[in-house]
Amino acid sequence: MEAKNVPHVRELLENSPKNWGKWGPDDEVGSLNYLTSAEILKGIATVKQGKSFTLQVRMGDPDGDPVWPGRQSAKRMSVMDRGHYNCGKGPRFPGSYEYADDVMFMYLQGSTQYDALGHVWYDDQIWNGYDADTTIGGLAKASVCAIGERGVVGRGVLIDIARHRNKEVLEPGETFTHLDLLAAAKAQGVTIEKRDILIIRTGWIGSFYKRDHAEFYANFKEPGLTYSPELVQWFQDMEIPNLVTDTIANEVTVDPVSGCELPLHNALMRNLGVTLTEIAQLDLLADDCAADGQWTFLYAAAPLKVVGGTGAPVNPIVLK
Ligand code: UVW
Repeated sequence: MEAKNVPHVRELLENSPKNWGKWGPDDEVGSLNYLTSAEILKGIATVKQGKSFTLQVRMGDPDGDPVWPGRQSAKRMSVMDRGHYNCGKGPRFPGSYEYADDVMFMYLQGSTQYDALGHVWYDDQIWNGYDADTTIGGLAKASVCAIGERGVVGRGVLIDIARHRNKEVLEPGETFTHLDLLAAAKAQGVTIEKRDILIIRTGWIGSFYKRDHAEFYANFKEPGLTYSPELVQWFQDMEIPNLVTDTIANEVTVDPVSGCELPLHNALMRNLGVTLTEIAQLDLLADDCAADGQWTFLYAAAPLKVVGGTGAPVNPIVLK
């Protein structure tokens, strides 16, 4: 529903920078183009301790997965298991082995995932200027498949805003800006460098597993980055290829200044081509970084190659 006096995102982003055409008329991976061999080697150079972390949340948890309101948690269903054999209905094969199979129903944005660059838009155009009609029935342009084919490898830097504010988890609707990121980085003794994969911890997703779920979803307002022209310009100047957070939508749910919902999805993803990784589990990694003082690492990820997909699950790997 349109709220009164809330500008159209077109007006809000009227003078916002765009990278359309920067990597050619056929580009489908946007700012991932910043991740060249030099950035991969820079990431590899941070690996010194032989530690590894995975950033995906558990998928298909019977207690529920954290999802954007309106979506449903992934549901895994057994379609073959020992029960079939117990009642004489399991198929028999030469050699007499038995097996289990299952299927899953899920929203492609319903776990730790990459959004396709064509996932959101305004004014009839998605990333790189492709017509929004190309999304009908599946993304013919800028689908997640292109990100899966390319993969994402580079130097990751973790900024722990929750820890910086001495909180286990940020409050619903609590905001922060690029200046807060810089202050937190300074306190952590790390520098966010050009073309770093930017990973931000708020404690939000971790809190899902400790809270009553009805309370987690009540008056749903995630904490997160908040829109300003300066913040968007900072992402552009820093050539950030990928923003990863432990929230469901990577930004504060409603921009408290304009009243727009999720304007950074359009400013960063549609206009600049910054890929978004959402619902990451960052708590163990953050504890380790706080303990050893190493906040940079090799980040490697590739979403599933879902043809035409608006997004796809991913289990990013971090190596220190
Ligand atoms: C929405 O589509 C609302 O958000 P996300 O990018 O988190 O899937």
